[in-house]
Amino acid sequence: MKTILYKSDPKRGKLWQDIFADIAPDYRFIQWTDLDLSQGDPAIFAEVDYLVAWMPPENLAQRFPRLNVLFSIGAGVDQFDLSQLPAELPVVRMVEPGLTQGMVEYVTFAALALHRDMPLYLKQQREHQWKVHPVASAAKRRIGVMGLGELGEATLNTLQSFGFECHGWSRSGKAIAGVTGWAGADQLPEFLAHSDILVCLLPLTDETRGMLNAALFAQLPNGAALIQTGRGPHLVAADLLAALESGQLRAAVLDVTDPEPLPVDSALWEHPAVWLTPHIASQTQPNTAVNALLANLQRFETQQPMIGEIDKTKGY
Ligand code: NDP
Ligand code: OXD
Repeated sequence: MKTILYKSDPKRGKLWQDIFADIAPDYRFIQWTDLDLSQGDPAIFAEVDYLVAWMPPENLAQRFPRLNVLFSIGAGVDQFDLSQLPAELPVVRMVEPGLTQGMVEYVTFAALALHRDMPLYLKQQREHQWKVHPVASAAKRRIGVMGLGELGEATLNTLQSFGFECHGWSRSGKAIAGVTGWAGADQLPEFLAHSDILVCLLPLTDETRGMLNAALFAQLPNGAALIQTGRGPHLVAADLLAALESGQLRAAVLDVTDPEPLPVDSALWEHPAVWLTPHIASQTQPNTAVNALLANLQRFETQQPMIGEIDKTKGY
């Protein structure tokens, strides 16, 4: 029997445990929070084959001598210190339809709200102002998505169905039917010039940290809007506030901040053109995630490549 150790939110872990008991009883599924760690590492650590975690425990190689794969509970792996993990240990990010659907919903909600000027109308409502602004058609609105992975591609496919002019940018470029594709640093300025609404769906790496900054905002069309669903440290918050102040940007929907939770005295809370949510754009859904994990376990156990295995040299 193979043993899976789960180390993340215990309430959601209980759901995972119940689903495993129901559909995959051949796996032993253990929750970190059910273990007694008061006397040091329990003997069961020596039997752990797979770890599913948001933050993995330290010293994996010494404490889990049988560990075969580290699975991230989320799509991102930036919470892992990859340099501290055993070099040969495969690391797999979460790719599962529930997580993808959640992101598609959130970005669609935010894109439609920005397209239809909702931050402005909400401000007007607060000021008891009845004032009409021109309504642009979706065909005249250009949406640019940074990051064309699992989430970026699915999001673009849905945004297209509203008739938006869709653009996508990534490191290596990706052909997506109906989307104008841009690749690499050379094409970033052209991509930005075509993004009335910019969506960040990049992983956080040394290359992408701080990328949403004044220099980038200056390359967007005047009055552009931002949807930030990547990671908080992508964004230089002071540069965003300055761009909102100058009118270079008209609004921003931020699901992620740096740090999280956002400090109570941050100027972002009160800004009328900023909408904030507490990192809820999407969440791994236990039902669909267990199926995705099981499919990957089967792949691993039959020596096939797993879906979502990261390239540690790239950091995603
Ligand atoms: P993927 O790994 O599938 O895709 C990453 C994409 O980013 C690829 O297209 C990649 O390009 C591109 N990319 C990476 N580095 C660069 C770079 N330096 N320059 C240009 N493009 C780059 O990731 P997912 O789509 O699954 O997830 C994306 C991110 O979304 C996660 O890492 C996480 O940060 C965020 N997220 C946020 C959530 C939330 O609730 N707010 C929930 C889930 C995820 P290439 O293909 O060329 O390598
Ligand atoms: C993720 C997240 O990476 O929830 O899945 O942010």
